Amino acid sequence: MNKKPIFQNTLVASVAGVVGFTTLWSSPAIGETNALAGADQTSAAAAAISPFAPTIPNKTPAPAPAPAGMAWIPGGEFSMGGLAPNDSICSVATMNSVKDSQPIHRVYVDGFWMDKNDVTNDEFEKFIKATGYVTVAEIAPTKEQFPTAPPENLIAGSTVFTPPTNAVPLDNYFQWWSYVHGANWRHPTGPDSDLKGRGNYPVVQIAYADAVAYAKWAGKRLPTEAEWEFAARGGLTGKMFAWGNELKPGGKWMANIYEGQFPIKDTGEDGFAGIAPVAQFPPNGYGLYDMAGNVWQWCSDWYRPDYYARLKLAGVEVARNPQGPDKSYNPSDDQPQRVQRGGSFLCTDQYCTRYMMGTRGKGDIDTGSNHLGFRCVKDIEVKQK
Ligand SMILES: [Ca+2]
Repeated sequence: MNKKPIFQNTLVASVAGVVGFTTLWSSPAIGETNALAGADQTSAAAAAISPFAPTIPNKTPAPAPAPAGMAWIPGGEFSMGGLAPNDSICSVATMNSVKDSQPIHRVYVDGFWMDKNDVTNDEFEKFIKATGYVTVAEIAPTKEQFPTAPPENLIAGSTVFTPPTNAVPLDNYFQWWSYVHGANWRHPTGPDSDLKGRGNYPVVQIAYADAVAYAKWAGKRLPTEAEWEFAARGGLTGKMFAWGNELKPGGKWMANIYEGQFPIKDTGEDGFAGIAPVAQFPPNGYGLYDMAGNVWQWCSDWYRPDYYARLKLAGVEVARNPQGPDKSYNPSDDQPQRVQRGGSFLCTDQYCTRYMMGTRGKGDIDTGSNHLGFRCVKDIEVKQK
């Protein structure tokens, strides 16, 4: 979370990164080389010939019975990245360039297990009961962290989607995100909300450290961005969505996204206005649910917009098990950011289509929100000789 705008002003508002994708990226910072400088030519070339080479999954069968609730992802080689149009409000206003998902490049990942679903409230509660862990959103920010903040702002809370009552220009997300005191995983939209009847909903209001702590307790870890995308593609090659190239094949919704008029009227045409329980739509080719829409998912990579371009510049033909850059870099946000993937119930073609395959999100590591969760992966056990 970039808490500075919240606490150092009297504004009660959300900030860049909190929605997993909102940080502006308008110009390179001085002193940093922007490896995306040539991306226009890359895009033009890509438009002429598909840059996606076939996905080649490993043929290795699952090495053991799947751990409970997990699916075998065979790993293999694939073309990573996205060609989603970048001339929409997404790039113009707040979501910024999707050139960060280009160039399409070749990647190899080893096989692994992945949670079929996002971690649910019931699952997270077991972790809390077992460990007594306290999430980031439950801890009040301190004067030491934010020396110039008014004391009245140093109250534990988190970021909540709070739609305006009237239509607004989609050029300022402060209009629909608020910092709400008392919002945390048990109270996803604030003190008046709870988890009653929501045990099988994805847990939200999770900062990066919270997700890592859960994964460690569960004997798992967070996926790398490359693992996440390989898994989300479900064995397909270069498709626009996790299920193919049609948003609604046969007229059927395949993910919980946003219909109506963003951000004031969510009609729930896909069956859900707002967040949905897990696994309400068909799984992808690897048996994974909700790899598009519903809630964003943390990945372990640091974010920088030109990471793919840098691989290309470095002459990497096939990036093997890439772990992301050594550190976060975003010219317009000085807070450390990690990658987030998948989009959420707030994604819409009126604003941003981050449910599209290959597109990337990111968020400040200490910032949760009510449309951000996670799922875990697990390495195969290698028997010691
Ligand atoms: Ca929906």
